[in-house]
Amino acid sequence: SVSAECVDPVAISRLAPPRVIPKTDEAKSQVEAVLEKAMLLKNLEPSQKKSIVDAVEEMTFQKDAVIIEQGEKDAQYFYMLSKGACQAIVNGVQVVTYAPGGTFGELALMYNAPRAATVKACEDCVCFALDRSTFQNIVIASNKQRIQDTEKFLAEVPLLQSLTSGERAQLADAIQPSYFKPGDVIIKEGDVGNVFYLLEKGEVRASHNDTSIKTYVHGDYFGELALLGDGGLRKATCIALGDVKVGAVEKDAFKRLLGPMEEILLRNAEHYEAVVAQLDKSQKS
Ligand code: 1OR
Repeated sequence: SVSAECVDPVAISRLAPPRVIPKTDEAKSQVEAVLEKAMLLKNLEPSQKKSIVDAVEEMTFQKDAVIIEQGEKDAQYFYMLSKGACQAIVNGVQVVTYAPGGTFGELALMYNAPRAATVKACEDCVCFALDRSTFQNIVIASNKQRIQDTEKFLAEVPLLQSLTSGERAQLADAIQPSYFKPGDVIIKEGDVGNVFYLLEKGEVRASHNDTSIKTYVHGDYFGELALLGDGGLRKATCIALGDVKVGAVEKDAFKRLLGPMEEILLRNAEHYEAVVAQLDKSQKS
């Protein structure tokens, strides 16, 4: 979760002018490649990504170098690994290994806390280090904004009316925004399903054996069937009719946060299965 409460982005932006560290086009595209992979960064606006590309500083570390030391105060940087591998160690125990695209060092900056782990280079590494104020200004502020926007949207979803606002906040934190263009296939019949979708903007058409079954609009959900019970294959294809924005929930988060709603989902699904069965029957005859 990146919904830290301790940062006032407005106050910070008044203090810090945008940081620009000159770099080659090659270095810029290396940063961009990491930005596309990193969970925490890939959903940022293009202009925010550009500010990060400008602000980061390339740092190289030799094998066994300590990049972050557990307990260290006044943390200054958030790191994105571009080349090599490193590992996080907590109280002498190795807990995570990072490959290129991996990021670390966010906790101390988010919570103004001492470093929670040591991070060490397992081989020669190239990192892009983002300074504290740019990180707080862009990454924390935008994740907070994203969560607020998502909570507002979730409050409008009929299915979720029975959730408490705390449960909605947890869901907002677990949802990843995802965008589709007209004609994009969001779900393909027969695929293994691992994601549940809430439709925030645009319309989506569900079809079975090339016959359209239903059009989803703002506040509707789809993709639940393959995740219910023991899971299974996608029973319909869902295609974006226009520019579409969905909130995507991974299977684990779906089970954890929407498990209590399984009964409502199954009841709604019975109706749907009846429509599909009817279709199959009429197509056979
Ligand atoms: P930081 O700013 O505290 C150390 O600097 C970084 O190591 C930390 O941010 C995280 O990015 C990263 N607990 C704490 N920090 C971790 C952990 C971790 N894993 C990676 N870091 N774990 C809990 C171990 C009891 C492991 C979680 C899988």
